[in-house]
Amino acid sequence: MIRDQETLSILLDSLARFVRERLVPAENEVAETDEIPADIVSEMRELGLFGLTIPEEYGGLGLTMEEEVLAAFEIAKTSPAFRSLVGTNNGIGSQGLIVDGTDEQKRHYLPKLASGELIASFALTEPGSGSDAASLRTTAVRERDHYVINGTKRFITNAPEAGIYTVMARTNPDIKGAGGISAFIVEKGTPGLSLGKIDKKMGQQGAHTCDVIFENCRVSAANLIGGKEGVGFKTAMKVLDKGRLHISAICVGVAERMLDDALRYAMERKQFGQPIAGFQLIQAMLADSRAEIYAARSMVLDAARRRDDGQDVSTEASCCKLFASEMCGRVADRAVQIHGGAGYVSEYAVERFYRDVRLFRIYEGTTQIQQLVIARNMIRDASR
Ligand code: COS
Repeated sequence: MIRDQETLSILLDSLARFVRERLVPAENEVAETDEIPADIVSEMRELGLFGLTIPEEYGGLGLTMEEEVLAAFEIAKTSPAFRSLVGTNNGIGSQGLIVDGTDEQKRHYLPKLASGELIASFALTEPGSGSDAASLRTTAVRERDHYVINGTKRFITNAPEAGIYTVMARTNPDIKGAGGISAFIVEKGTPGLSLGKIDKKMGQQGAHTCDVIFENCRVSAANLIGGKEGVGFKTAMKVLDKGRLHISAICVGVAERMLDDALRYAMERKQFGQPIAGFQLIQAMLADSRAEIYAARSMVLDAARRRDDGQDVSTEASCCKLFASEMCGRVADRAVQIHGGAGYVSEYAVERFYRDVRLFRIYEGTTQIQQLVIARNMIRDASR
């Protein structure tokens, strides 16, 4: 499956080294300042991290899904905020253009996303539409060669940093559901586009979200993704199929990091005259975590290979997101438990990770939405 094993190994080794030597030492600073230092962002650009999945013809590394999840396993062994900064360019922010954009749209935006000159974000969620994404109320009304967009998008990752927004809006008010929705690229600085204040989140400090507000925001009709109305919801769903696999891989990597920390602590911490790793109740938590991480890792790799084979992996992506994000939550909980009181104070990274990983069970589709997608696909397939 891997096109060139040697190049891939070099990439994965350099990612692992960058995480170990540059990102892990900066975790506390990022959590305290809520900012990723500018020199680290520059190094991320130099390493090509913003363009991992963007096709080579547009300046990216063009990783296959399998290569992407292998890279994500490495990038995730540190604060998820670092991944979040490059995550939208590689995933939900750029994929709409990649899967459904016109050649001209791709040529115009993708090279800047691949280099990290532009950050892209994905604006689907609204104050009144989260899980029920097809009920979104943002409108885009055609006026000659423009669309006028009105509405508010909520919790938009990287919105404060973004240079372009992939925006889902209703172009046909007569169709209440998915068929009335179209996708647009809206550039930062377009009159009528403004941002809300940055959200104060439970975790993932250094990764920013805020509202994106459109008030009579005029966007050229050339920025309708694919030049086609009414298919924007499908574009969003295709983007999320891939995004959910990527997040699943991140869950695996973060869980591995938390388990490494917990194992090291258990081997150093002495109680009752011996390292706590010697106690079977601690060993059970270590072993359950290891087994579950292995299961999630295997699922993610299998689904990624299927996607590279051209299969529809909507069900598998949801299975991975469901299992890997819940697994990550269980590992976080056990990692805190193994640390005991130390796991509850910020001196140990596990306290921060426990808060950071809570988001994985919510964004890019909650656990309950993944259950719904899986079951609906099963019923649909069985009725064929
Ligand atoms: N790929 C391509 N097309 C898809 C698709 C996919 N994975 N999933 C759905 N579609 C298509 C359907 O085939 C349907 O098209 P037709 O009308 O031509 O048949 C259309 O999209 C509407 O699909 P559906 O009827 O399933 O839409 P619903 O409104 O019932 O809801 C869910 C679908 C709930 C699954 C969707 O709204 C969802 O994923 N919600 C969670 C949103 C989310 O993840 N938000 C996170 C914020 S982004 S970080």
